[in-house]
Amino acid sequence: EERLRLEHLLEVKPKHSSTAGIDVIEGLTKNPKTLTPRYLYDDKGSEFFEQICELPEYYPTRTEKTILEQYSSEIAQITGACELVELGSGSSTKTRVLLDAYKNLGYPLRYLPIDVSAGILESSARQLLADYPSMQIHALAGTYELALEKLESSKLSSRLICIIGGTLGNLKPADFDLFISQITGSLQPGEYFLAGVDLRKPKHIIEAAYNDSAGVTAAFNLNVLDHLNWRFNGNFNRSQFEHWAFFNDVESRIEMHLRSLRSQTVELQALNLKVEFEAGETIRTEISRKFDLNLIQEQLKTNGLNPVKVFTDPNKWFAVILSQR
Ligand code: AVJ
Repeated sequence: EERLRLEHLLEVKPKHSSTAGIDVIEGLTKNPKTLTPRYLYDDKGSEFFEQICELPEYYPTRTEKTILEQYSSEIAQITGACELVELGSGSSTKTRVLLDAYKNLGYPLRYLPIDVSAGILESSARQLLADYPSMQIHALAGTYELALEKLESSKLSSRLICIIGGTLGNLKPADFDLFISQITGSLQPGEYFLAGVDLRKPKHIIEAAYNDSAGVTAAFNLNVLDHLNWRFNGNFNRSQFEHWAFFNDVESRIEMHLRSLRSQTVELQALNLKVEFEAGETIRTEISRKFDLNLIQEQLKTNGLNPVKVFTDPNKWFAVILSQR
């Protein structure tokens, strides 16, 4: 019997599709210039991100892992047996803590990892099957939106949708509401949602996490230019840009930018696009919101998800929020 099903929801060759890159054209022709953070996560970028998670300055991964280790069995007891849908599963490293908790309670393991990177999805699924002999996996390669649309109702008695790693912070408030209502739509009344979110804290701690002394975050950020060059036949010269990350107090978010070191024109041939930069002009490549715990619980509630319990670390640097439709 098949324990692994892998479904591809994205076009196989986005490189040659006519709609690929429309978001790039939009982002690079407006003022200020932006890119969707998705372009940071090609294979090279995902490797850099794994390295970021190990950095001494980058507290989120470590803090969230501690919280999950401490509270996973409590989470599993609250939800009872359920299938686990994970948005942005990546290497599924932290998820194992949660999966172990369900396993230890003797619950059946049905896991639906969702990720845009099909490569990492398949390799981590195979590894999980080897390590959990009774696990059933239905992996979905695609965007969260596509995958949520595709989900049938739970094959087990209940469902838990989780998004850990702080990915929710990438969404600006309007997109956040839309996204949460989509989650609500994929849950039956009584089913659960688990989210890991980074919280507000003194500015210097946050800024250090995105300006590490080893320069890994800078390399991660600059890699987006190589990715665009490769994907759209471009001529960005990465030595003509520099990494810039700062905490925007008003919006309560980290903003990551690439700053042009001089005035220059860059061409993306496949998009038939010429982009002009003034000296000092930036492209915003990612935002990472730092939430107020009360506000985010309110926002979940407004969108149909009622907070059940909040798990946090002693410093209250990070929170894992369990809520229920
Ligand atoms: C993967 C979006 C949670 O916002 O902290 C890390 C990405 N960017 N360092 C974050 C990131 C720069 C990370 N998320």
